Amino acid sequence: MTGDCQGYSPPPVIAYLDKAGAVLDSIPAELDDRDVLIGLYRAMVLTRTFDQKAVSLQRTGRLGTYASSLGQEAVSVGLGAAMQASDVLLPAFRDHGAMLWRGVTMVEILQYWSGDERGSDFKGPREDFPVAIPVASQTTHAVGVAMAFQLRGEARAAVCVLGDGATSKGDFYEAINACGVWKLPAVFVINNNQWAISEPVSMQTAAPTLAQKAVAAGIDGIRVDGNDVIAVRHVMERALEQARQGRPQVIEALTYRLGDHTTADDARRYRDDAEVSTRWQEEPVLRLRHYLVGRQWWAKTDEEALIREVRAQVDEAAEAYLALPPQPATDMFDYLYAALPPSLAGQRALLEDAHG
Ligand SMILES: Cc1ncc(C[n+]2csc(CCOP(=O)(O)OP(=O)(O)O)c2C)c(N)n1
Repeated sequence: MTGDCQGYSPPPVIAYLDKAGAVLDSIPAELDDRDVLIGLYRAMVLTRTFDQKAVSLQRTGRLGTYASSLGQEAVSVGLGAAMQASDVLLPAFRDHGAMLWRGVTMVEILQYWSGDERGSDFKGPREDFPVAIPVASQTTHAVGVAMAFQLRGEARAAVCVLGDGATSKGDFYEAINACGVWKLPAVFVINNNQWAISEPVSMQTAAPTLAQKAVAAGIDGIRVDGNDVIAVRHVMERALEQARQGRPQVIEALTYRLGDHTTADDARRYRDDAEVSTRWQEEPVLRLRHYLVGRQWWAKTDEEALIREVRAQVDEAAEAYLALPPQPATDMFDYLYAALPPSLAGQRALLEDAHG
């Protein structure tokens, strides 16, 4: 993006690794740790392997429309890894890495994308929100969650993830404005993957950066290289500390959607192959692997063992998902209200009579 806003200087993009996985800036000591980095690497590989499986399930008619996170694994895993268990995640539809990290199961995610209401009833992170399909709706929900934490005096934060396209919605501006005024413990992570379906960022906003939208809300705006999981995790940890003390944050994570928008899209119709090939050179999984190999923390045999392990995990989850009995028709009522209004209770009873 280009453009100048009357002397405003956009925040620099924070990164520790360059595109080839070489060190750009000294990595924070607590993150330059073999176990920590291998944990992040494993989570990104699991996310990508799961993603491939979900796409092939859809292509063979065994899953509904699916939104791939190919190329965006570092944003999702990095933010998930930085969160405390007590924080609450409000995800968009491409945040499988963060959801898996927080304990949502692969079976639940597959259920969700097959239209099964039970998939959003997470057995793990009970208070995390279901996937938000209406663009930017999760931003205002995050305000409510953060306000509840503030009212109860709890040191927790709401983490809301949204795309670059979602920053054009009124909901986003309203949400960050409310958080700024009320000093709510919320972090908004903009997953700037450069495209909102076929709309490039250059057609989305005339602002040079998305992070600077925070300025109008009187809150901090930060930019991070979203293909550098070390940087995402570090920036996110700092942002959460600030948020829990009543300083809401906006983070713009710069990444790229390598796949189609969803399985219902064909990105070749609006996007140059050359652009995508270039972006493959910057992708996050390979970047961290190069660093790990350079440190002699990772070898070919480790990689082969990991691939075998995650494929087995993913295949097992897919089999478990395919073996599930269909959801009862009454689920469409049962996951909507704590107590059904009488009119709907009547409809539910009719449905139960008809379908059991
Ligand atoms: C309120 C609303 N309007 C339109 C849509 C259709 N839609 C689905 S995804 C999308 C683009 C989202 O782009 P972005 O926020 O950048 O997220 P990304 O898909 O890039 O992750 C649109 C317009 C929707 N889901 N919800």
